[in-house]
Amino acid sequence: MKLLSTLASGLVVAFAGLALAQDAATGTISKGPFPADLNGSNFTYPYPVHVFSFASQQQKLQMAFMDVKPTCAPNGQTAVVLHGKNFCGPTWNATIAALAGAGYRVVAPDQVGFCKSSKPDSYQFSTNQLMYNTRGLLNALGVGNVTLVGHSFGGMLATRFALQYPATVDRLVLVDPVGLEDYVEKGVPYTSVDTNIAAEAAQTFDAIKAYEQQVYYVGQWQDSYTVWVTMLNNIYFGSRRAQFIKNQGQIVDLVLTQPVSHYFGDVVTKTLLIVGDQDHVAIGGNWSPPEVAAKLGHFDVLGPQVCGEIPDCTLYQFPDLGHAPQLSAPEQFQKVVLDWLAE
Ligand SMILES: *[C@@H]1O[C@H](CO)[C@@H](O)[C@H](O)[C@H]1NC(C)=O
Ligand SMILES: *[C@@H]1O[C@H](CO)[C@@H](O)[C@H](O)[C@H]1NC(C)=O
Ligand SMILES: *[C@@H]1O[C@H](CO)[C@@H](O)[C@H](O)[C@H]1NC(C)=O
Ligand SMILES: CC(=O)N[C@H]1CO[C@H](CO)[C@@H](O)[C@@H]1O
Repeated sequence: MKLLSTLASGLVVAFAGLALAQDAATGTISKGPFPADLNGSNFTYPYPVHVFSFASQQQKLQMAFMDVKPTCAPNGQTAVVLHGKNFCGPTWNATIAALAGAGYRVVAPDQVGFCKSSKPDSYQFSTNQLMYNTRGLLNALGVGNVTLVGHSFGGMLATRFALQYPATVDRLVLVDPVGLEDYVEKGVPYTSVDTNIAAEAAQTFDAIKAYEQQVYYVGQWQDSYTVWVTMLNNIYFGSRRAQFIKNQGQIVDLVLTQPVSHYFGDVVTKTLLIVGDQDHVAIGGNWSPPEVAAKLGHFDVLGPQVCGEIPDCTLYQFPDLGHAPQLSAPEQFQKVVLDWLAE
């Protein structure tokens, strides 16, 4: 009996270990069709929108996503592309086409609080929770290992995913990720969620465009960039405006209070870090004293520094580009990524 119960408790421990290692949201997939205005975004997506429904924090939530089949002989691998704070799944349009053209199935989710996904009135946002949701979506699709690509805030999330689910990530591509540095540690004054919400509420089409021109495109502008301002503005002034600006204020708090920069040494995944040397994105730089702001967002320095901390990292620097190389130089960007993935 004793032996049996020891064996049984051993099994329980083993199962608990397995469950913990794999723990993720559970839910169901629906292929729609869904209304044009889905959870406050009526922007038209380039591929059909599907929805992952799951329970989280005692409420029913939905994550919208696109699931794109390979457009040539499948290589059996799935790429997951994670959008940034001012972006949505469609920002990856050209990248999705390139990856699908190289044989990948591509999954492009919108995170909770963003785009066509739920905008809960009440939610405790964390990088861990958002990646728990995303791993659950992949499980529901029957996707095991992934090639994970994250841009901006999505790069911070992708880093967390690789830390939380290391056994399910084959390759990690970080594109101008937010959080290469700990902003508060460097002197950014903490701002409350309420202050962040007030700042979000003040957004306009012109303000978004001016910010993106300066920060994403190094002062340049092309007509093809306007669609990304329209996509975002559509949500700020959409049917879920109040919930969206609240959620976005919570996300700013998350970026300030949950840095991943102290954990890059723990990333076991083979990683490609891509930066634009002219990128100066720094959350809080605009409300920091000048001497603090001057220390922040030096991607030309942060890129080599962080890549030196990740055990298996390759660095690619675009000398003339800003925060969004996949939008400002899509062909060059796609070549860098596909060449590295083919290695
Ligand atoms: C996505 O790319 C296709 C061409 O591949 C283009 O026709 C479409 O307008 C693009 N959509 C967006 C939202 O960028
Ligand atoms: C999944 O990824 C892990 C970690 O990179 C690797 O050890 C494992 O072999 C992969 N499994 C499959 C089925 O490719
Ligand atoms: C989508 O939302 C915008 C406001 O952001 C509005 O101007 C437009 O008419 C809406 N389109 C549809 C099809 O509802
Ligand atoms: C939280 C929320 O409003 N979710 C909605 C997202 O969109 C789906 C599909 O229309 C709705 O069923 C959800 O209620």
